[in-house]
Amino acid sequence: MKRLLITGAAGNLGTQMRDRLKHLADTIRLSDIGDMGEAGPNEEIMPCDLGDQVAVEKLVEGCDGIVHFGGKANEGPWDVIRNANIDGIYNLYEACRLHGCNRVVFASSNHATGFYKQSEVIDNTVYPKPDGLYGVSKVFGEMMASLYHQKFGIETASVRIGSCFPEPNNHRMLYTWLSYGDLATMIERIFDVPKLGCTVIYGASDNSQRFWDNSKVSWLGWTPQDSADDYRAKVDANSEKPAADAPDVVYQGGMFTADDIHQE
Ligand code: NAI
Ligand code: 15L
Repeated sequence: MKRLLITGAAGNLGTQMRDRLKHLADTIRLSDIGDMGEAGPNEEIMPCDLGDQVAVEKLVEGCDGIVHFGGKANEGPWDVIRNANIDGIYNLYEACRLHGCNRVVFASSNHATGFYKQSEVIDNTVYPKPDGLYGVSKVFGEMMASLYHQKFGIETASVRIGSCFPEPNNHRMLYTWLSYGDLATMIERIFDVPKLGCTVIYGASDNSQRFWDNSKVSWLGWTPQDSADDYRAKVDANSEKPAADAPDVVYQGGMFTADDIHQE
């Protein structure tokens, strides 16, 4: 690619992927409302609020691909979620349509399907069961991806990321953990495949405990290399096992399922 846009570049995943993805394009354009530091070689910094349609249109101009990490990344008040994740994703796809940007990695979330039980194994085609307003906003994003694919041919991988952190630090994460390295190779595959279409994929490493089945997207050729199993003893030693009826053990979305609707 000539230019790859990474939104949410000041956040956890944006910071981690900034270096890991730099070989994918001549120029990496980084955007956020937070501090992204100085531009490195072959980087350009363009601060932008995703809720600002005019600014997002300018942001996407000249980009061949987007890794869309930007947005409200957990439960919160509706006006915040609406601005970043609802208006924000509409603005992003409209800008893609106007400027011919044809491939997007959308950081969706396991909270799009958080009300499935941990005792169920689900694949990437199940009907969503969001576990909060945040989860609903991710389902909305996936539907925008579908609409813009059907009407305009824009290709998207909506990655329902599990828990992407340095290492798993509780028992639920033994199922949901995704390593930074495995996320990076997944994004590489998403930009490598000649035809992507519009697809959903779960983002979890090669954990032996799992409730997500990616077999319908095996054509992507992504093989995670890391496993939460390597941290099991540490998790057992450092965190108490929740009771059998605790949301963190019953539902795939864990504690998000027990969260209230946030008023502010
Ligand atoms: P984060 O909160 O560290 O990063 C999100 C970034 O988006 C922040 O830097 C924030 O300033 C920016 N942002 C928020 N509102 C914005 C707005 N209105 N305009 C422009 N930028 C805005 O979250 P993290 O962990 O890096 O996650 C990245 C993406 O991946 C998020 O969309 C999140 O929903 C998704 N995800 C992450 C998971 C994880 O385990 N890290 C799990 C599931 C989904
Ligand atoms: C998410 O969607 C959040 O962005 C992240 O911070 C974690 O809470 C993750 O889900 C999770 O389910 O562990």
